Amino acid sequence: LSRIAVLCGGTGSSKFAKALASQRRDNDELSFVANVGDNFWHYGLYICPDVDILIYALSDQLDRSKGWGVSSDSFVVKDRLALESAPDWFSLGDKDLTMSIRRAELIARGWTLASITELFCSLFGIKDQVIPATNDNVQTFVRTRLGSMHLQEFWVKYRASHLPTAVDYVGVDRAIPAEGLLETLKEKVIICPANPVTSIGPTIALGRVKKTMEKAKVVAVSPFIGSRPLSGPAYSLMMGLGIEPSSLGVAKMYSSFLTVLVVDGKEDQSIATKVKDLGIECVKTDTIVSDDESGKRIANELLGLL
Ligand code: FO1
Repeated sequence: LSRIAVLCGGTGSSKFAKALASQRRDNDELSFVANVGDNFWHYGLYICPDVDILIYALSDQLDRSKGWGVSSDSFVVKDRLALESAPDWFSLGDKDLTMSIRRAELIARGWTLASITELFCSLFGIKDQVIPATNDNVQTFVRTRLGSMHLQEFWVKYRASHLPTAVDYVGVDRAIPAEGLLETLKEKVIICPANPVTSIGPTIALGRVKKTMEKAKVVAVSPFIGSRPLSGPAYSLMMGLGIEPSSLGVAKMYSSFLTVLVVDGKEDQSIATKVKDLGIECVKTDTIVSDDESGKRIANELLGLL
């Protein structure tokens, strides 16, 4: 049996996760590790976007054009709540909302995030494991001139319009990795093309995660082509933190445990040379998942690299 952990964030990772699940070989055991840093409280409910995006992607319910939420969802509850003075900058659809209502109920009864996620996976017929990185509360805050704000406010409410100066994973020092997480990271790890600061950062900041991966074969897909990220606020966040917003910057962030960095075929040749100078193998290939076919191709290539 070959145990493979797949570190995921949100939108950018979901297509990869789906493609990897579809190409899993008989003796592969896949564990998708969901980022928890973008979890936040909204309408008094605990919203876990990256966990939910993974569940929707793996059970073919994801709104693929947006990359989050349930396909063909409606927004009756959100619009009604707005009339009742609730904030309406975060578009939680009606079907999407039910997951958070059910989760709130189970949390109140003492269930962990991991056990709730396991329940949803079994209800939606997901064969692979989905593990939230931790059951503890870790939330990503971005420091700006306006003060420190939750990542969802920084990104969704203010559309990354405030210059970030630092990022804090609030609660990470006290948090412990979810049960079984470190075990899954011991052999083979794939890191999806995700924002290294906000999607992968909170997971690898958990105690012993990096140390465990040092001994594993770790293949990461760069979320950048040149200085352009696939999606999301990676450019402004990395600039704000003084990290080069590029595949090379990603390689440096992961350098203590990374074996192979996969970069897009359109990436400049000099990047590959600089990545290799860090002692990291660099593979160039087409990394854009535009349809099922391209997803399958890259998934097979990644599984072949492990
Ligand atoms: N992203 C947006 O840009 N606007 C939204 O209104 C929005 C709503 C939303 C609802 C549920 C959910 O699971 C994700 C949602 N996202 C939305 C995406 C989310 O803010 C981030 O893209 C992920 O957290 C990034 O990992």
